[in-house]
Amino acid sequence: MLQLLSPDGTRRAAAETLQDEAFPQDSESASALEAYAAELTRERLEEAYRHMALTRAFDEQATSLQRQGELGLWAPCRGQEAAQVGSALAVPPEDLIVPSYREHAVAHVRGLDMRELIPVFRGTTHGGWNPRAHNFHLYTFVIGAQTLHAVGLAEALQQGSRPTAIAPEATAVTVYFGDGATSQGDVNEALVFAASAQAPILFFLQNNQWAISVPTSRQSRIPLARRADGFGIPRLRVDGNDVIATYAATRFAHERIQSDGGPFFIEAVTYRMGAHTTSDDPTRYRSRDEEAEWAAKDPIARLRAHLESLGTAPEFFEGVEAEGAELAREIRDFTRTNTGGDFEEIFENVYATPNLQIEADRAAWEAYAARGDGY
Ligand SMILES: Cc1ncc(C[n+]2csc(CCOP(=O)(O)OP(=O)(O)O)c2C)c(N)n1
Ligand SMILES: [Mg+2]
Repeated sequence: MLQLLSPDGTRRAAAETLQDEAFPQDSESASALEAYAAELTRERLEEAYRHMALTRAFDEQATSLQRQGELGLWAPCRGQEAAQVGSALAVPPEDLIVPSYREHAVAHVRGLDMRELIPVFRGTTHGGWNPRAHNFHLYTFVIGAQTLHAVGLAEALQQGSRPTAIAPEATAVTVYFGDGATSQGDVNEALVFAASAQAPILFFLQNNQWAISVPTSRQSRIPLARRADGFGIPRLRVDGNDVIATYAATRFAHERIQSDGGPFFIEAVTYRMGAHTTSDDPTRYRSRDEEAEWAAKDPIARLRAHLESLGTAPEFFEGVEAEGAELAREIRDFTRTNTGGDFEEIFENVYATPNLQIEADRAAWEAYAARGDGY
């Protein structure tokens, strides 16, 4: 598996790790991957660290807020920050990203105000944020469904039509999904459609080892990256706890999508360090040893060790920590006072063009609300 930063933060050569015995990959791409990795100057790696550490502070706060009864549910992304930040930094800002439901670090890279993620989990919004504002689609909780939506959007791009969800300058779509989702019909159908149409789409799989309580080993007898072979889609398997490798792989994939026109598939091997959601108790189905093994591969500690070796001063890390505490405070204050938007919002953004049924529903609602007898 491609790894450019080892768990202790030392730099490794692409040519060497692509060739590992467990999963040998084409080493012809090694020099291109090294060139993309070299784009990450120390300043850009510090930027990546900041995204990862701030998202973790945010994620910890949101988890606590659920425990305090302020959120209905939370899906933590702890442990997956490198997979998310490395990939998101490599996607051009004008390209559409279609997330699953725990891509909080991708949201941070895309520039969402992190408060915008809260109403979805507090149950005070009918959808979420404006997907057009940052080319970051709404979260999808129906496992794998977003891969089909994303392929449809990529095919629209390919055919030169511009659905309202897509920025005028977009050239490709990136869709995130999980290991469990790869067992879904939807995802397999999306891969067939994408390969058939040679649609400009990156399938970014975060293999976090678990689909709630079902381990990846039960979902597949082969590394999930090899599933792409069956669809004729080129792929890379990458250490998802290594932000440099994930960045380089995603840059590589995007260049390849541009030059060859077809889809690409990345399997980022990572770990869900927290519970599946706050409704789940992972102590029921996985061992403390396994958790300790992955804690030693923590993506943030790894990048920090690397940055320290490059000479990043302690003040930088202290600054990010203070920023994280401030973000957590903002999130706390916002969440506790967040109430629902206008009910009328439910009639908006359903259809791109005027629709008689929606207008009839709106009129019925207005007549009901005007009676003023409470609802
Ligand atoms: C169509 C559908 N089936 C089942 C579920 C229940 N469910 C929610 S999350 C999940 C597991 C998903 O695992 P994975 O794809 O690995 O994503 P992860 O949560 O690990 O990021 C399941 C089965 C669902 N939300 N949608
Ligand atoms: Mg999973």
